[in-house]
Amino acid sequence: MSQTSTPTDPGGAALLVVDLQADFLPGGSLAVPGGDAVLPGIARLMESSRFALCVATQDWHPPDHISFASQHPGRRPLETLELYGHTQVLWPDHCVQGTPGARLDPGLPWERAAAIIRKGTDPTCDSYSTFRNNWNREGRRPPTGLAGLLRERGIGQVYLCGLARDYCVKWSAEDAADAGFATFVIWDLTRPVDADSDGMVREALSRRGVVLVESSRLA
Ligand code: VGL
Ligand code: ZN
Repeated sequence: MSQTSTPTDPGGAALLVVDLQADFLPGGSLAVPGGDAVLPGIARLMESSRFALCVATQDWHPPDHISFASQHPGRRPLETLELYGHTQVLWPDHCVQGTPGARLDPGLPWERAAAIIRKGTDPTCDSYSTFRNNWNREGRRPPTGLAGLLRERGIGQVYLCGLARDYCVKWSAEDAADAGFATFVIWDLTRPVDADSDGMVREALSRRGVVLVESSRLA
């Protein structure tokens, strides 16, 4: 039997800490501009008692991952191609399983995370969201099981922070909302790959009912 949240029982709140890995931070192969600026605020939230549960995500690709430009002769990073009927951005090699670039930032208190969800492990399709893969060749988006984990832990609200605002945070927030969680993006604790993406991201999230919040309002 599934547990449903009611207005009088909003469920517990979970903090979802997205992809704080060396390759997305300054010096990494897919460094998000200013990405390290989110670290102190995220450390404070992870250490606070504000959230009933903290879950982390880790981009975790095999070396021959289809999202890597290196797998497409003649193509360069940030070019796009059509894959299974959807646009796929080609990325520099990043977050390869077991490499230093895939490591979670050692300055964050990972001992606070109840679970670490690894994603992007299927060589044939990308996975921005930590709830489901991007579309595979069958046109499906297989779930990771995170929604079930959160529901079984009594979570009704999901607060997201981390990298990157316009990819993994955005896609994860959209899927959290679609899965029925009250969903919040802690805007100042995210940074985008594309500096011009903020309007598009705000619009897409508000269309899904995702609420943008500032960390200063969460203390
Ligand atoms: C991400 C691009 C490729 C992210 C992951 O964490 O936002 N972006 N893989
Ligand atoms: Zn990736």
